[in-house]
Amino acid sequence: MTITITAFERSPDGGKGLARDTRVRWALEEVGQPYEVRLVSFRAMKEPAHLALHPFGQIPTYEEGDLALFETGAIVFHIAERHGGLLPEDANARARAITWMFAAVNTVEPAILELVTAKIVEGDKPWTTERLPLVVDRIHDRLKPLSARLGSADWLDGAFSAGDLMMVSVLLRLKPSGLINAYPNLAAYVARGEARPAYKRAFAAQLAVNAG
Ligand code: GTB
Repeated sequence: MTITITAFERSPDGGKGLARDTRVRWALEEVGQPYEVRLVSFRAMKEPAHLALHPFGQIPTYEEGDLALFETGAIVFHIAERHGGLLPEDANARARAITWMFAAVNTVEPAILELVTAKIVEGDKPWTTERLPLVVDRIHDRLKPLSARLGSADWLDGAFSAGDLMMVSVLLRLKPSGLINAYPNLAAYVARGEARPAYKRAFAAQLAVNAG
């Protein structure tokens, strides 16, 4: 059955891979599933045809036969459940990998998104200079324990899993700020993710759409 995802017609990041279709592309590349991409404009995202797929009018979405999904956590989980390679066979290890997926989107990503909001969306507000250090502190509140837990390991819990795919994807959003560089093991963890052939294919695919 053909898998179709949606992505920005043109990502505001010009192909840096920061839009969330990259993590879905990466998961599909990791499990070796071919996929098609339907590009949508900002206007089309808010029109009925797209809202039927994504109630909040966002990308990415995922369609496979009569299944339509939104939310990258749910999409990557679905891909990992359906195809081998992203979740361990052992039940407890599998549950821990899923826990890391939730930790990425629920505990780490919100703090990072606050920085994007504070700098880009609300950067012109008079209180931004006072607010920014608080936002940065809250990111360190997440990165410090994450760095401590990762230690000298390559991945968060044994072999690379969907938990790492989600966590690296979330941390990548910090790259422009340089905040991750205060944690050499996290910076190396992100680099390991980016070095995976599946990530490289996903990155190249989104770049082909967004560059230039
Ligand atoms: N929780 C949802 C998920 O994980 O799927 C969030 C989906 C989401 O935020 N989608 C964004 C979107 O469609 C694109 S990824 N925004 C349009 C809208 O809400 O109208 C967020 C994003 C956008 C741009 C960059 N960038 O240019 O660097 C990075 C990330």
